[in-house]
Amino acid sequence: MNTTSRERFQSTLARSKKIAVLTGAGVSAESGIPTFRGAGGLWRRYEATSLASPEAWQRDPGLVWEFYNHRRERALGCSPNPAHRALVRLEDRFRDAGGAFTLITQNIDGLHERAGSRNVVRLHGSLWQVRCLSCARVTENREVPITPAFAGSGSPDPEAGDRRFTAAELPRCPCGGVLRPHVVWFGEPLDAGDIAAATAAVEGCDLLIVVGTSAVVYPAAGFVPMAKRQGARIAEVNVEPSAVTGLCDFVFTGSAGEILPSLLDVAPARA
Ligand code: BJW
Ligand code: ZN
Repeated sequence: MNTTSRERFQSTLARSKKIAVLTGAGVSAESGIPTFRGAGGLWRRYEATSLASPEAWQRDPGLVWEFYNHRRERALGCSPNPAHRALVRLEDRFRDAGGAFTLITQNIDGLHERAGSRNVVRLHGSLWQVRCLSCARVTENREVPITPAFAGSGSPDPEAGDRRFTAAELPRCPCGGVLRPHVVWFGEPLDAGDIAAATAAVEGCDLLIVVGTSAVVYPAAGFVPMAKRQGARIAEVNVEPSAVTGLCDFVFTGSAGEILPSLLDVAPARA
């Protein structure tokens, strides 16, 4: 009897002792959170990726805060979807069986944590943390709007005009410094501890599962060839080919929320 790719993947999954998962914006798409590239990657008249940059912040911090204020407002109304929950069940089963499981995410929306994932490495920061540009303090912040001045702002409507915020209207730390989103923009270094945790998870993993990422942004995308070099099996779940599809041993084409729940429903082999 011929074994399908799905059966071979599930047998690899059951035998794996150390699993790493790399997720991107696609895993949250079915929760209603737009991805960065392709459909949904526009906010007002701007490419989302162009606003996630130190240059955009230098040019107009109020506009960048409008963009993040809008994303916080939107994320508040979104819930984890079946893909997030399938990854929680996978983690629970493998940890109970004595295996290691690390979820490395490029997402800042916090939906993996809300679903119940425990061992999460957030490579690109958090939508729900702010950092002071004067005293460098990082704090949790769930205010929506981020300050009263931003109430009603952040409309993604391309017809909506850009409102200029004054320096006095920007979110402020108790020390008086300006607050920025605690996220990683292009050209900024990732947290060294996060890189170390993700590298340790990928080095020596038996299986890397890559979900909903275009895999064009480094260093995150580099974890896929890293896993390949050290002999791990690699599986991808995406609605279309990504930059790393060619490295994958298993490719499952379709939406993460539809594919992951039954694909990952596998009992690990006991040690
Ligand atoms: C579905 C689906 C469904 C849809 N189901 N699938 C090496 C080579 C080349 C360049 C570089 C390099 N090393 C560094 C660079 C530069 C740069 C980079 O990578 N540039 C490339 C674009 C070329 N990297 C950096 O600048 C990084 N910093 C750095 O390297 O610092 C070095 C340094 C050291 C010392 C001092 C100073 C500097 C930082 C990168 C930060 C990226 N930040 C962002 C914003 C985060 C905050 C925020 O969210 O606002 O991260 S950009 C954006 O892209 C965001 C995302 O996390 C990231 C990745 O996007 P993702 O998740 O893949 O989303 P999409 O939209 O691209 O893809 C969605 C996918 O889902 C698609 O494939 C769909 O098909 C799929 N999909 N629905 C399953 N239902
Ligand atoms: Zn401060």
